[in-house]
Amino acid sequence: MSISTTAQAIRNIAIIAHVDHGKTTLVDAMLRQSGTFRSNEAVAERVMDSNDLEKERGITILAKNTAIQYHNSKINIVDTPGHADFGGEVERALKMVDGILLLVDASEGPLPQTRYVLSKALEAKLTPIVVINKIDRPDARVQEVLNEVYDLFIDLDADESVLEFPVIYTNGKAGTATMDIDVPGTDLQPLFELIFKTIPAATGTPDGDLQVLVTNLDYSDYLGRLAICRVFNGTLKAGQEISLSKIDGHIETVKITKLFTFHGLKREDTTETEVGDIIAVAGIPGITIGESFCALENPKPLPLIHIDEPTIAIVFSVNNGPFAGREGKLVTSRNIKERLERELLTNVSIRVEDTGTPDNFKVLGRGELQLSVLIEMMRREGFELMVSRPNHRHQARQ
Ligand SMILES: Nc1nc2c(ncn2[C@@H]2O[C@H](COP(=O)(O)OP(=O)(O)OP(=O)(O)O)[C@@H](O)[C@H]2O)c(=O)[nH]1
Ligand SMILES: [Mg+2]
Repeated sequence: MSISTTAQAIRNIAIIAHVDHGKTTLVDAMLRQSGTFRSNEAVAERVMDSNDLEKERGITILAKNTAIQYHNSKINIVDTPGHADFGGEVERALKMVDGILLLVDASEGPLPQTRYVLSKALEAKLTPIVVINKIDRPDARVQEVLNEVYDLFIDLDADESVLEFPVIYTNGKAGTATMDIDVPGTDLQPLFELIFKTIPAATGTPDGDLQVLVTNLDYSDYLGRLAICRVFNGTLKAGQEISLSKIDGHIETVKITKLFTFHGLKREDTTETEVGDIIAVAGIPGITIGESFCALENPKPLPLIHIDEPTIAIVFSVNNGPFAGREGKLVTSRNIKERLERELLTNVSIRVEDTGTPDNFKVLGRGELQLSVLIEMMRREGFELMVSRPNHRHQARQ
């Protein structure tokens, strides 16, 4: 059995950067220029920032997948959040991909989150492409920023071969890229070509032992919990009975009822996966990140994915003050408990602990922004609750 590249030579990449350096805007332009949308289709700006809070705040909160077709090949792209509170999303996204676009703002240069995400990508031995973005900014200082990027790689002890990373210059807003800063770009073709040239095609053995890793979760009102997975080896088929290796080490037999592949922003039904592809599986209750689908006989689970421990805690309580019930309809302890349980289905970076009193729930997360997003969502959905001040020194239970 030989290791083969996939029939359509899939490339899997994540786009990573400090907050606001232009990741989602560049993915937008890539989607538009790859003919993903119909010519008359009205598409919102930064279409990947699809939930209400993402749209309003102009930030990405959840890592999301999209796929574009380029000639006969497919590029799966994971757009990641740049805000430090959502760093766990980035770490997990990196498990799905073979390469990264490290985006750096041509004026701001590398910032703390650039360093964090690059260090994770280097640890995972992913192939980098450096993208100097926002070259249209009047205060752009392209050469200096590029030097700072080299310094950052050196500081992070990157191997010499990694230091030969290619560099491309983009204006994500206009959708242009150029390999030569002195020659203005006209479209993103040079970026697509560079991805194909630089990022290794996904490999694996289509007829080998099944190994499919759950790297992210999503939720659909119709389908319930969705497991987003990378197919490392073998072929997963709709209707098939297979093993699911759980994070606690035990193995369950499950049946695959619904299987999807990504196409643009859509999930498309499929009967059979391609090796190397990023796919979604519906209909498996309780499935979570880090678990893997394996063969029924002699299952070979993939290594578990580590998820960062929470760093802050906020207590959510029932509003039992004199003005209770004025702001929201969903006010009881049971309402809040059910809502938090629903959140835990897809949001793996928060935890909820009992406090011993039924009206209080201790919610643990990675940062104030992350928990404030949850509180804001709950208020909009009609919940009324009181929240404590965040406790930063919280030591998470092991
Ligand atoms: N001038 C200029 N502005 C840009 C360019 N690319 C993105 N922007 C702007 O930069 C801001 C941030 O863009 P986003 O695409 O949301 O940045 P992001 O990296 O996805 O942000 P997070 O996901 O929250 O980390 C927006 O106002 C964009 O319009 C560019 O090439 N040139
Ligand atoms: Mg974004």
